[in-house]
Amino acid sequence: MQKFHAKARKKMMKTSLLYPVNSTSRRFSSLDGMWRFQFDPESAGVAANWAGGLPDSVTMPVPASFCDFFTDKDSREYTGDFWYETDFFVPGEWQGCELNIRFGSVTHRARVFVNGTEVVSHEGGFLPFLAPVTDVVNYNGMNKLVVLANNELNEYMLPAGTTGVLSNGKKMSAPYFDFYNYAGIHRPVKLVVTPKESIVDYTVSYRLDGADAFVDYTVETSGSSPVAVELYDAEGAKVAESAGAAGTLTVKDAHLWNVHASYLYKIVIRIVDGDKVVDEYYEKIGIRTFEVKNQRFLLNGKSVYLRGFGKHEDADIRGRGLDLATVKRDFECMKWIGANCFRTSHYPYADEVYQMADEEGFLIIDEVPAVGFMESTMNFLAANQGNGKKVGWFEKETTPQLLVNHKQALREMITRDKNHACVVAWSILNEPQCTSEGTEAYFKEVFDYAHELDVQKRPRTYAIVMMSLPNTSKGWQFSDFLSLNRYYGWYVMGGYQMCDAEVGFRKELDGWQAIAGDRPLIFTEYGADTLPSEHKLPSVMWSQEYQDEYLEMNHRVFDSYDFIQGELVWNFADFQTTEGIMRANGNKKGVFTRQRQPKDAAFVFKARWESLPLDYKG
Ligand code: EVA
Repeated sequence: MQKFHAKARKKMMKTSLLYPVNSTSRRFSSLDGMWRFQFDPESAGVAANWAGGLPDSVTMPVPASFCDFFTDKDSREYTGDFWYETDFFVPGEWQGCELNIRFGSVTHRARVFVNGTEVVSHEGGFLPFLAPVTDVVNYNGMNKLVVLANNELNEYMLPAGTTGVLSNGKKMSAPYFDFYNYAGIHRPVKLVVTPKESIVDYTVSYRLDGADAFVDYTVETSGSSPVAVELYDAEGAKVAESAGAAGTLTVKDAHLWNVHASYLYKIVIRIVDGDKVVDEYYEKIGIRTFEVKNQRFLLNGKSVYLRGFGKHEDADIRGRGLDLATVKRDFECMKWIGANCFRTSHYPYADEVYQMADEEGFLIIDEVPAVGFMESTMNFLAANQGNGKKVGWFEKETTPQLLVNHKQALREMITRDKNHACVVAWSILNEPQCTSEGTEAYFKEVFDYAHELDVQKRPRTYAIVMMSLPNTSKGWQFSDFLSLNRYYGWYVMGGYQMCDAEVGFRKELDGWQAIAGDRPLIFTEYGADTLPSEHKLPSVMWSQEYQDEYLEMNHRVFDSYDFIQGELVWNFADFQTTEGIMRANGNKKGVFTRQRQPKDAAFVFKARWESLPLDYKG
């Protein structure tokens, strides 16, 4: 692997993660399309000056995972360095502006070269970053953009895993997580043009007062000229304005954003110089509050019972690459079935997913890619992984670097997603090993950091793994609400033992109820692998009938505890994983198939979720 280090930025200006828009002062153009691509198994490309152009490339669409296009296994499973290349034109009239190339995500790390000069490197495969190119592009001419990426896994990155070498000398990633290690340029690439003095970021939070609302805002700019802010309603009428980089917009008779009843205002932010507009940015925002109180989730002060899914960004052929058609279909399926919430398991999704959730009135529990933090033979179910040693995950020599990466991911996720109405909670980890001594210090650091970063102080949680119990887990105390991943009736006491599973499940829940205090509890996972081809009467595990019976038992249990305030089934759709004896060409716990068609269980959910009132158990 060639060196991937965080390059000292030339200018110490904070990177802007604002979603690109065109406005009176801003331009962006898409660089998506058919790029060129080459594997670099010897990590020889930097020394051989591939930054100046790839010597022997194939075509490769962007955005997409590279993996599933290939028809040979070595290419699909390729682990190591790989390169992308394209050319782009920069108009002469953009001279004097700031130019950045925004990558929606490159998995898992990238170094970016423009016209042979390295402009940025970035660690982390699920969040955007900017490559500053103002000083390296040819104006009124063609430019070469080359990306060196790498998909190796290690124990101090998010998500965690290892990289081994097979007997044929090829590197092979071994994820400690249960989704395929898809890699590539996964999200849109845009050339973003802003004025020299520009809006870098803005933050909103809300207070409700009777029928009125106050939108408190701050704006960060790269200069010192005055800031003006306006708010427009959905019909385009101006409803509030304010001057200054921090202030309050007062909205009379505010139309609140709600579940399945979205209402979006448009915030317009300007840097002004007398009559002149120096920079202008705008975005849709929804006015709402969200809090946890007395074992309830309160949206705009009213109780809401969460129902929906843990999801993945995963589909045929394109892997984890953004595909707006799949995004659209997913939302249609989720509306049809009566869901109102999903967790972005196990990583932050593409910007466009949150925009869609804002528009459709869905609640999102936004998860950072802190998954695979578990040293055990379970890593992750495949026999070749994990060394069986029971070492605390947060007491390893890798922990300090892991913490740095974890905080970086939290910072980038919260910076990017904080203004979305749909984002109502942060998931700080998924199924960490959390029973050993080092847990508390690590958890305190990341939970506190999320709170510090979020002006709205959204509730924080983490998904608690099976076997991690109220009396053994050292992590749950940091959560504002409890999130359990539980598989009673699947991994534990499945099939004919279903009655025992129910007894064990209730016993565990009694324990959580005793310690929950004001916290509500939700299920961030429960589910059973189900092959859409299999029917059996009476049921057996893996049949559609068994999935229905499993769900019936789980729902009976949920319904008998008042403090259970949400059910996010695992998973929305079948998804690809590493191959192994525990997985039948992927994880089959989907309520929908990977092609987004319903299994029988989808009708069980539709009947249930449509009959439960929004404020069920409120
Ligand atoms: C499963 N269980 O076994 C799921 C995984 C998921 O896919 C978990 O959080 O506990 C994990 O990633 O199907």
